[in-house]
Amino acid sequence: MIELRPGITEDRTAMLTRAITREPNENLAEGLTTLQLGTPSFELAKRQHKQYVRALESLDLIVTVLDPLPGYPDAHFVEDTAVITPEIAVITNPGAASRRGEADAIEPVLAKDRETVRVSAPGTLDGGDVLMTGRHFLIGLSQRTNKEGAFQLGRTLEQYGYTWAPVPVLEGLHLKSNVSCIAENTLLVDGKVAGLHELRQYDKIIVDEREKSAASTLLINEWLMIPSGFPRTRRKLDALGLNIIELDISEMRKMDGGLTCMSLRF
Ligand code: CIR
Repeated sequence: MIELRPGITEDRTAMLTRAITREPNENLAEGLTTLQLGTPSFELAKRQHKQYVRALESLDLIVTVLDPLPGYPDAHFVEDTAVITPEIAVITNPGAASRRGEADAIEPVLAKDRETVRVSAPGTLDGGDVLMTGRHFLIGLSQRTNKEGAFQLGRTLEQYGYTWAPVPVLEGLHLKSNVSCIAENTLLVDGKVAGLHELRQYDKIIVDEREKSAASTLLINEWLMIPSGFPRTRRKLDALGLNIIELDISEMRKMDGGLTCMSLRF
């Protein structure tokens, strides 16, 4: 059995104190999705988003809630627009053309707190492909993030003393659809990615084959947020003694979203 060190944040360099979120747009069902889980309800999505914001606040984060971004049905998946470290905010160039304007909209918001730099074409990068594990970043190469985008981010991170490695995204939309950091040096992963060479230095907890989406969790300081509806994973994580908050994000999942995608944390 793996011995976990609870009370560890995904970002080991600092406690998280703030989050930025964006309310869902009325036309969220027009966003991109690869799944056939049905059409999301705007009303329910709004309620779930509110519960998510409340959960972040209950963990003592100061949460900024931005207004919906007209014309951008995926804009509440705000994580994809930036990667934030204590030193810098890297504004992404999202891999989906329909989402590029979201990055322009987030830059002035983050510029209030950080120096900003941008990933630029031909590089593309989605924040959902970037997992910070202490001072090492895993950057997924996916349908959305290409090698050039990963290198641009990697070069910036290196300037601040971080290390990084590209990781192939074997299934799902983003790296964080299948991999999350649940404690120091410990990943929760889908079985398919567990054997990846790039993840060899981590302890790994593998989710049940029937609960693949459960690998997408969000670590906030001493607490782990997990999506509801995955009882086997819940039991596994409870047995490890983690502090858990379970949230229903059914409407976000219909549009390929997970718990991380609805906020930028720093
Ligand atoms: C998209 O396809 O871009 C959105 N419908 C979902 C983005 C989810 N983002 C994330 O998990 N970081």
